[in-house]
This record gives sequence, C-alpha cells and structure tokens, in this order.
Amino acid sequence: MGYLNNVVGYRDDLLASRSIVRHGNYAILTPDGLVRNSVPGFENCDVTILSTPKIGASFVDYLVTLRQNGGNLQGFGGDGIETFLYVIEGNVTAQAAGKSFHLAQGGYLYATPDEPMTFMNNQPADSKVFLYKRRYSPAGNLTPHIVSGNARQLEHIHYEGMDDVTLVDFLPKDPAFDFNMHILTFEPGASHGYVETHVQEHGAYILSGQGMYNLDNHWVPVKKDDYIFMGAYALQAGYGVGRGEAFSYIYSKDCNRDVE
Ligand code: UGY
Ligand code: MN
Repeated sequence: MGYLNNVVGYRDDLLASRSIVRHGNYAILTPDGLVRNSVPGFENCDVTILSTPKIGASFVDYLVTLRQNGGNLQGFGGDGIETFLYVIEGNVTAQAAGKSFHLAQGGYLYATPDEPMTFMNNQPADSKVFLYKRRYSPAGNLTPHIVSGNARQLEHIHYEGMDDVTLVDFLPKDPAFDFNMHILTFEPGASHGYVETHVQEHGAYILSGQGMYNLDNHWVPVKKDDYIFMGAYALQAGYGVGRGEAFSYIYSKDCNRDVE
C-alpha cells in the first residue's frame, strides 16, 4: 500500500474565497468565511466579531443574529465605551439609561459611554443587528446624548453634490460626538467622485446591491452582506453595478477630534 491511498481529493473549494485581509490597511470579510464567537453577555445569539484593534481598527464591529429570546441583558458598553446598534432584519427591544426603544428594521440606538445598552429579540423569528463600540474620546466638557430612530425617517442628502449618490447621517452634527454612522447609497453606475484618502477609519456592512470597490488601488467585487474594513489612509472609492437594487452600505466614521 503506497502513501497515495491516503491522499484525499484536491480541495479547490478551499482556495475560493473573496475575503481579503490586509492588516491595518483594509479587509473584506464575506459571509461564507464568518465564524461564530462566544462572547460573555450574549445569550441565544450567533455573534461574529468583525473589525477589532487586532486588524488595526480603533473600534469593534459585530454582526449578531438574535435567536428566539436572544440578546444581551448583561449590558453592552458603558465604563467609557459608547455603542451603536442598527437592526438589519427583524424586531428588537433595546434599553439604555432607563428608556426602552422598539426597533424595527432600520431602527437604531446610540448609547453614551456611561450607559451600557441591553437588547433582546422581540419576535419568534431571528433578528439580525450590526453593532459598533469604541472608547469615547472626551473633548472638554462636551457630553453626547442617547439617540434613537429609524433610518427610514432620516433625510437623504445628495453626497458631495451628486444626483445619484445619497448619504444619511444617524447622529447629530454636534462636537460632543466623536464618530458618526451613515448609510451611503449608489444607484447602479453611480460612483464616488474621487479616490478618498483620509485618516478616518470605516467599518462598512453592505445592506443591498453590488458594487466594485477600489481598496488601496485593488479593485474588488462586493455585494450585500459583505463587510469592509477601511483603515486610516486606505485609498477608497466604489461604484454600484447591476440593473436592480442600489448599492448601499452602513458605515462608521470617526469625526470631530484632533489627532494626537
Ligand atoms: O464618508 C466617507 O468618508 C465615505 N464616503 N467613504 C466611503 O464611502 N468609503
Ligand atoms: Mn471614506
């Protein structure tokens, strides 16, 4: 018996992933490669940790599927950590600072660094949320406040004067806030006006459609449910492709602070 009897078929399927990780620079995490993490405080949830300081981000993003009665009742954030929750699918009840919020698809909650948020699935079917946390960067006596609403009620502004690209801002333009969350939407064929090169970082989750994205001068195809990390100074630009749905993503961006 030769050793060849032990050789299994060539696993070319294991060579095929659209995910890319360039530490500190950019990453694309596609749904097929995501793994579940066990994180204290999350019960009956599938938690995937996305960007972290280990990839070069100053924030942490998570994708969480809340199963029946699933959620985090122990408290997410607080002790100097501000948090943001966005409902991708389903219905979630969240609490912060003694207030309760019923969040349907598109619903969101920002909790200040001194107030942990709790949240729970509010329906028998699964709900899916995008979470963000970061250590708040204080500026003088400014204090941010709790913000909640639904993306559907937010104003769509034309991004940098373009007809076919719109932007939504979730948080107020107030220097007390050290980041904002946005949704950027490109009609098929619409694009950024130029290759952005900036110190701010992004964690972006694609909500709909398909696009081509330039990350540090590498063009990559991206689509709904992909996640993109763009580190400080990562070159970035994209355009929507296809004839159907607009290419749209929710993303974070640090703001309103000087650099040390
Ligand atoms: O706000 C932004 O920097 C945004 N336009 N960046 C991006 O979409 N990659
Ligand atoms: Mn940008």
